[in-house]
Amino acid sequence: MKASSETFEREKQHWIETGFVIARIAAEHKGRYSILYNNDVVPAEVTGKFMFDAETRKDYPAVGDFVAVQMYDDNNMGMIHHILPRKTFISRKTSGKEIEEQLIAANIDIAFIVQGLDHNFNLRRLERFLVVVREGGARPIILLSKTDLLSDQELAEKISQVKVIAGESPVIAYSAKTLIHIEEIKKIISPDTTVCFVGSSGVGKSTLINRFVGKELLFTQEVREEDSRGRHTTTRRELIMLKNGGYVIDTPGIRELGLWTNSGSIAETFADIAELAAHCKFTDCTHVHEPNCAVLRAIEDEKISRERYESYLKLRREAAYLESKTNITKQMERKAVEKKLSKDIYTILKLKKKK
Ligand SMILES: Nc1nc2c(ncn2[C@@H]2O[C@H](COP(=O)(O)OP(=O)(O)OP(=O)(O)O)[C@@H](O)[C@H]2O)c(=O)[nH]1
Ligand SMILES: [Mg+2]
Ligand SMILES: [Zn+2]
Repeated sequence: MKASSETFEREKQHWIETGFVIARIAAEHKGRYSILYNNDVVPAEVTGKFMFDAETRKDYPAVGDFVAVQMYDDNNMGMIHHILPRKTFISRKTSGKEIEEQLIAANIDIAFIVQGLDHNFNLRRLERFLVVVREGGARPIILLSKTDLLSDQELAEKISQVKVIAGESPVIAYSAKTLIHIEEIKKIISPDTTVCFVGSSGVGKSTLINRFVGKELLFTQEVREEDSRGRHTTTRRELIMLKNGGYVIDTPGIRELGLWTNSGSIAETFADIAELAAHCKFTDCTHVHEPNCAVLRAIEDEKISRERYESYLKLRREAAYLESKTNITKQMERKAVEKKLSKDIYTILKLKKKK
């Protein structure tokens, strides 16, 4: 589903030549959109044909999408005709029982995974975010907020724990209070780069974006003192253009990040385990009960923590469950189509008989 830059450019040219303009989805609210066009934010809607053709939620525009638009009313209103192919995206399983993909944002170069160094700190949650971000092709950077609440020693300890699981991804600890490392983060958002902030509520996503914008554009709110939990202050995803031409997307704090992924991005995030697997006795070793399993040995030797291993198993189970369910969904769709087809044939035959 990830499109190459060539495919994207080709489609973009096609729509421009057909007489449309290209705009970007800045926000969505109950089926109505705000689009960024010529540095202005303008309301927009999708056409009736667009709705008719859309089959699932992800056929609708997401924040960050580039869309082919017809402008009306002196460029004060847009009709969205088409979504250009997405180069990257962040997807999750919708919360609750439904098995459906939900797009958090599209066309993101870098995903800042923000975690608070207070009670929010949780390595297992970080692993989950890394899998989700890598799956969609964005480059993850881990931001640890609120260094001002820790001693130097506590900070060093936590950073080294995060580095164990970060793999190739950079880790930056900062404080929006003391401003340490804020400039370093800001420099990453170069012109024409799109970054998306994800993380739990209250970790400081909107606070940091306000620093980059240079004013209190986004609403922020204190966390609960007893457990550092946020109050779900941001309620919608929003794309903002910075003065330097970089784009930032703020998102509401995520309570439940269900995987919408296959095993590939899990192996990437657990590269240490994947590498060990090559040394297991059985090539199809599941690393759960087999003899001569290099992964189980590494846990005994304390080279890999049991918590990390269990997190790996949990994510793997979740991906396998999803895989089985989505196949079932596909099978059901196919059956429904077949059923409808045979019904149609039956009707035709009946009509013929009548004649
Ligand atoms: N001590 C300290 N507090 C911070 C820092 N960054 C943010 N905060 C505070 O954390 C609280 C929550 O910040 P927000 O920016 O609203 O958090 P958010 O991630 O946008 O939360 P949601 O919108 O609910 O997802 C605010 O009171 C901020 O002032 C930091 O580096 N240090
Ligand atoms: Mg916020
Ligand atoms: Zn094994």
